[in-house]
Amino acid sequence: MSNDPGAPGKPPGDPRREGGLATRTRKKVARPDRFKVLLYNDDYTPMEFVVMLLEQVFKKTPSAATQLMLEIHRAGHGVAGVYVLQIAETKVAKVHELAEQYGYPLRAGVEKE
Ligand code: TYC
Repeated sequence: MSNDPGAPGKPPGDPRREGGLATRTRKKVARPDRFKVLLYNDDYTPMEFVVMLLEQVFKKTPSAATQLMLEIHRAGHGVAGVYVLQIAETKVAKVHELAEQYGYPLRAGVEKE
């Protein structure tokens, strides 16, 4: 066999040991950027609908969803969750889809953390 993985001897080219010195013992792990999903207040979307959405789309408990909804109502906007970009964009699309389905003007957006 010409490529026997079990063959004894020095393993080929470990980049950490090139030059004879181990300079790094762990590979650097790329941490994906994270994005806030913001929910914006408006005058027409019912409070119960926002609470339902925070529970179902953002997996908040009923009490956390109610608190956050009231905070958005008071401050004008709030962070519904933090995710990698693809998930954040999917959440925003879900919010807009549900809001449109029910005829409410609720808006959401994504902002880099
Ligand atoms: N301001 C809305 C009302 O009084 C409630 C509301 C809260 C709407 C949060 C949107 O993101 C929102 N019915």
